[in-house]
Amino acid sequence: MIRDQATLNILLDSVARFVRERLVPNEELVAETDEIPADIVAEMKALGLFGLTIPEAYGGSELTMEEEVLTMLELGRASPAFRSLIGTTVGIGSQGILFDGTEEQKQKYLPRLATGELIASFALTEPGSGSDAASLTTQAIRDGDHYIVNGTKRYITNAPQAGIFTLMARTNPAEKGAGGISAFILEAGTTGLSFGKRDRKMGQKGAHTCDVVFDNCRVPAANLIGGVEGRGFKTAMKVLDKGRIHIASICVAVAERMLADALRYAVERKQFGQPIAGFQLVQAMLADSKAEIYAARCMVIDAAQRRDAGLPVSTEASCAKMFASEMCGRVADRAVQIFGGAGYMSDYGIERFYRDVRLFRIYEGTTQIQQVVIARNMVRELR
Ligand code: COS
Repeated sequence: MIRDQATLNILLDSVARFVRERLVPNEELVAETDEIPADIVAEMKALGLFGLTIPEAYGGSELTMEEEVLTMLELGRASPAFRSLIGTTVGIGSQGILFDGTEEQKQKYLPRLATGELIASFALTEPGSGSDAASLTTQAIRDGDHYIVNGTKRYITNAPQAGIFTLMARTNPAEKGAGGISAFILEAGTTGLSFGKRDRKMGQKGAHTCDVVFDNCRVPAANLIGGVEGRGFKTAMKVLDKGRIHIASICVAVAERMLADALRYAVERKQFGQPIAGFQLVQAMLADSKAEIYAARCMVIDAAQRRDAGLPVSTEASCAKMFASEMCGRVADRAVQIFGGAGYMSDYGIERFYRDVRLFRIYEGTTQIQQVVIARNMVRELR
């Protein structure tokens, strides 16, 4: 749903200009230093990018899902690390509070998330619990007005920068499945909270992940999201349904960027006396990429519109995430192929995207988990 096309166009134009003039020229620097420069983060905040999905009542711009997706289709045309800092905060890091938090929790945290003062992280994955999220073992045991949290979370994006964590922990150890899990808001600086070394990753330099360790962390009971135990798994799943549409839009945007780079190269690069774009085997790679990107773009926008219409989107979100991330991998592979030897060299940037986009098929649910979700929903609907 687009509420006001003129206002949205202004936002999309300013994000596109920011990507073109500030993010793309700094991609190489971010990859080399593994840091997003502080002045760029400040500009992101000034542009309001951390408040895109937060309701206006709490200081954000309250974008609908369709508006968010259209914005990500612009923002995603630069290295994914830039998006990661913003997207994790406007997405999986904060949405649990928005969906299921109490009014007090929303008032306390959402305004500071909207300005970018607080960066948010989503702490679900553990050393022993990845795809099988309901098997998580981090415990939060009630002790008077607090919960005592013990456990370890793994590969937590933005953890070193985060001001708050949306933490999924087991409040009922006797209940081994999803029903024993609750969601909390845990503040950085809580005694007993510590971080592992920054993970060394295949790509997405500038986006940081690490272990988060809870050693007898005392979390106020007031920070139990929604104030009710046992609902944390559902909160996480709802957050991921939305997050998967968001990631799918980023896959489309990065694929569009890679195809644009590959097309430009194919038009400039001459072999056998003519631009390689004139050769049908190269044209096939360009055309297949174009068609697949178009298909993924249509899926993403349709899933977003359905969500805005209040329809269930678990299936569509998984379809879009699965198709768009796999498509993005194929486009990355073809882009490297079109660049040829240059595609393998760091100076041309395309090999960096090839490594960066590999993550899309893994995080926020692997392709195989999306298949499970889609097929299960199909069977359930038939029954
Ligand atoms: N929205 C709301 N509720 C949902 C839901 C959704 N999308 N999906 C599941 N639930 C509910 C179910 O309805 C069920 O509730 P009831 O017990 O009241 O019926 C409960 O949650 C448990 O669901 P289910 O039985 O389907 O859980 P499973 O353990 O079988 O597994 C999968 C569910 C595999 C889909 C889940 O673990 C998953 O998404 N794994 C991937 C995790 C992931 O994406 N990790 C990435 C980390 S973030 S980078």
